[in-house]
Amino acid sequence: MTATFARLVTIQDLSCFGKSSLTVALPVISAAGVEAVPLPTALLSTHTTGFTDYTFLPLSQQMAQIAAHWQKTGVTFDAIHTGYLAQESQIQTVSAFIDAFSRPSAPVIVDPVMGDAGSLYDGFAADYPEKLRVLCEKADILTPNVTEACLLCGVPYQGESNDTGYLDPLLPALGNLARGGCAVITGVHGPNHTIGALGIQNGERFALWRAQLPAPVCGTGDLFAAALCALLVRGAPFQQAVADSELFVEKCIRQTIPVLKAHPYGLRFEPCLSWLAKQAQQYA
Ligand code: PXL
Repeated sequence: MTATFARLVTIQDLSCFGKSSLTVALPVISAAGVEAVPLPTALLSTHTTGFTDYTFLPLSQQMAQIAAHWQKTGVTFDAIHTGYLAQESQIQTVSAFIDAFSRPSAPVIVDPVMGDAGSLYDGFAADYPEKLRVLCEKADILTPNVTEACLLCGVPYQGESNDTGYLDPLLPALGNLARGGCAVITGVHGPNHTIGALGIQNGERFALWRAQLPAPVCGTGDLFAAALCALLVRGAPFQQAVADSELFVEKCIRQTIPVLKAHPYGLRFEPCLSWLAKQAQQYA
């Protein structure tokens, strides 16, 4: 294996319990052999799905100060990944971060985290999707779930299945929104009890399906995005990185099923990190 030295910044919340966002992204990115640098958007006691009375501390001021310090220090990144933002003002902060830290060879992956199952997550205002488009325009790659794709495109949510083809026009719309022309809609229900991703890369569409299995309410998209970013940094071609990430998610879900009742909050991804590490090595 060729020695690599690659660094990825991942901008999302630190929800201490529940397995989402940074608690998922950091181990996944590290396992893939990439240095993971967190820029936390907020500190929460748990994620917001399935919990009540969670603590919530937005870190907007800290984010700007941390970014300024990194700039002064000369820190650079080989990819920029953004996920859950805690305040509307952070859209501007993260846009400015991308402007400051972008490099031609460093992909920007925007996961427009804001909702699921047809609804916005707790705490997001109705006009947030429209406002988030500004950040999406700075992406090379967008990774919305079905709900987020509909919200970004202003299309009514009609369920997770694309039987009617209602998601088909969303792919070019998302591809055009991202400056890099790439988008993946995750969690699409496909034919014969499958689930997977609909993607577009510079106008070329693709679809990837895997078995539909019972999964936790939260964190699957975060796991997918983290694996995707890390594999891209390792040099995987986009569609191959999507395929590997889908397979990784499926493996993690299979590990989770036996403990899902006892711990319905997040994916048991730990036993699958060694698989991801091996998969990433082939791209070195
Ligand atoms: O997995 C998406 C996500 C990220 N961050 C927080 C969340 C959720 C989903 O509920 O609550 C804080």
